[in-house]
Amino acid sequence: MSAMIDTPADAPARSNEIVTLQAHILQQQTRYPEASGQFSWILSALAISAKMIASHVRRARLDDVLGTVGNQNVQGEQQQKLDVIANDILLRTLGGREGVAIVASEENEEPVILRADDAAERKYCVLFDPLDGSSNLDVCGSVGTIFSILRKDRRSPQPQSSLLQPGAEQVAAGYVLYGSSTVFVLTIGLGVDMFVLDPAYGAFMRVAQGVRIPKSNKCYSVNEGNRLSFPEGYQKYLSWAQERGYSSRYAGAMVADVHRILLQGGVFMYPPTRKAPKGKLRLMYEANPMAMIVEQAGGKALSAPGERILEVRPTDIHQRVPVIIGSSEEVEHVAAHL
Ligand code: AHM
Ligand code: MG
Repeated sequence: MSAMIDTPADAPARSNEIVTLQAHILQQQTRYPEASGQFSWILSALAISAKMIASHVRRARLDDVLGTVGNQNVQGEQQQKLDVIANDILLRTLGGREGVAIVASEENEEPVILRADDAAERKYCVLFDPLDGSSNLDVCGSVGTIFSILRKDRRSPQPQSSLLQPGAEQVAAGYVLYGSSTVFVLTIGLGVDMFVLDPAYGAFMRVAQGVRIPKSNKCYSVNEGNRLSFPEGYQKYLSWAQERGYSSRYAGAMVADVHRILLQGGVFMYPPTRKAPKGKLRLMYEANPMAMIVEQAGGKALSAPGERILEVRPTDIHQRVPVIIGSSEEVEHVAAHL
């Protein structure tokens, strides 16, 4: 395995090369001779968290962690809900990494400030949705973890406001899909790379570099049960697409839906509804990281016609935003109807 780590950063990728996520991170780090390594350690914390969460996801029914907090597992032990377990894993792995100043999770009302004493040395903020689409677990469906890394804004007096940066400022973003295999998709702003967990070795193996999303594919992904409460433009788009023979695919977990679109093309939407007038998805934990991945792969991510998700100025850490994300041509077809 050491031969992989010795690979020069700019060497052309050979098709038979075996590169783990860990080796990939070290390769990327060599591009930045001034790097302290803090950023690489954060990515490695996310990788170990992903393996731990994947293992819990596989055992969810056996451990009886699907319902509400306070369930008992098959051994009669009290268990936490799986999203609480996933949240704890991420907080504990990231909490041990020197470079992390602030952690913000969809599960916690307030961001967690790590070691405020010498916070100046800690350069990064990590935001995550620990287990997106967790209701899918009850039926053995796919779920995911989404993460976003920002540089700490030293000018901000309050930790909370240090986090309120537009998605365009993200230094890295990614997701982990716990599906029929466990897939780790990462961008550090140099394209999108994909890794699959090899259960035999316990390592994420690189399976694709520079992933490009197809420009078009006649497929949309939206909760069509809400159709009558969407703004009129979305309803018109759906009629337009159906007249042209589009397919509909909806997993009910954004990570699974966006992953399919990243590989096969199409458009994922979560429009405003009467119940959720600003849409359901969270800007900082879901929309921004997915938008960075999709744009880095050559796709588009809008909150409204002409408005990039990555340019939305956040005012609240938990704010919601409408999402239209996917193949560039398919996103434009939706926008043209709004
Ligand atoms: P969650 O973070 O509470 O799991 O909610 C987010 C999920 C997304 O993964 C998915 O796209 C969406 O909610 C599905 O919502 P709906 O059931 O309204 O279609
Ligand atoms: Mg979520």
